[in-house]
Amino acid sequence: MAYENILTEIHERVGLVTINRPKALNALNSQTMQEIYDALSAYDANDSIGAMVLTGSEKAFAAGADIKEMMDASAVEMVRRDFIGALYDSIMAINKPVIAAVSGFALGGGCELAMACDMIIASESAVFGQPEINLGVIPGAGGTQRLVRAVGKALAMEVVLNDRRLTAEEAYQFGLVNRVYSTEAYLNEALRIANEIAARAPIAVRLAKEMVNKSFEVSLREGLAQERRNFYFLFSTEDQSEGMQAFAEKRPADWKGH
Ligand code: DAK
Repeated sequence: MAYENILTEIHERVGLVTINRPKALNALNSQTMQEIYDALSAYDANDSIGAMVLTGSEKAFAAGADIKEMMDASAVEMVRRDFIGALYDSIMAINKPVIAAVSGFALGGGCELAMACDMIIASESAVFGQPEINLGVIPGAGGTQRLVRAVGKALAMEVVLNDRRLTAEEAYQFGLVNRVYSTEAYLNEALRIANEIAARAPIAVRLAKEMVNKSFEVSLREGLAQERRNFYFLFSTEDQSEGMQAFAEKRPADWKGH
C-alpha cells in the first residue's frame, strides 16, 4: 500500500513502521494515525511477521497530535469526527507485540502513542512529556491514565499539570521505558528485541501480551482467573508439546504457531 506519512520495511520477522512527517516533527494528523494503524494491522495479519517496531526520526518520535489540524474544531466537531480517538483505541486491538523505538520528542499524543505500545526502547536524547496544559487542554489519549500507571501519581501530576519533561534516563528510572541506548543504537536494539520476541511461540506471545495488558483493566481475581484459563488452553497447542519436549530433549524448540 502507498503511504504518504509513514515508511514501512520488514526486518527478518519484524515489521517496522517509521513515522515520516519531518517538517511537522512527526505531528500526528488523522491521515498519519490512519496510516500507522493500517500498517500495524497489515503486519498483524501477516503470518511471517511476529512483532512490530514503531519509530520516528532521531529528532522526533512525534511532537503530539497535529495542533493545526484540530485548532479550529468545535467540541461537537471533535466528537463527530472523533479526531484520532478511535485510532488510538484500535492500536490496543493489535494482537502482536508492538515496541516503540523513541528518540527526540515524544510529546502529547506522541507520548501517548508510545505508551499505547507494549514496550518502549528509548534513545538517550528522548524527551517524554504531556504539554497539553500549555494549549488550554488536557491529554486525550491516555496521558492522564497510562502515565500514572507507569510512573505513579506524584510524577504524573507534575508532567500533566506543569509540563515537566522527562529525559530518557528519568523515564527509565521511573519505569516508563524498558531500556535506553545511544541514538546510533536504539533502533537496531529495538529491532533486535522485537526479532527475539518474534522467534518465540506465537500463540503464547499473543496471550502473554493480552494478559499483561488485561492487568490494567480487570480486578486481580478476574485477571488471575483469565490467566489460568489461558495457561490451561495453551496445553491444547502443538507448541506447548513441542516446547516441553524440546526442554526434556535439551534441544531448541521448533515453533509452529499452532
Ligand atoms: N502539531 C502541529 N505542528 C507541529 C507540532 C504539533 N504538535 N509540533 C511541531 N510542529 C511543527 C511546528 O509548527 C513547525 O512547523 P513550521 O512552523 O515550520 O511550519 C515544525 O513542526 C517545527 O517545529 P518548531 O519550529 O516548533 O521546532 P522546535 O525545535 O523549535 O520545537 C517542539 C520543537 C516540539 C518543542 C515544539 O514544536 C512544540 O512545542 N511542539 C508542540 C508540542 C505539543 O504541544 N504537543 C502536544 C500537542 S496536543 C485526542 C487525543 C490526543 C490528542 C488530541 C486529541 N482525541 C482522542 C480526540 C493529543 C493532543 C496533543 O498531542
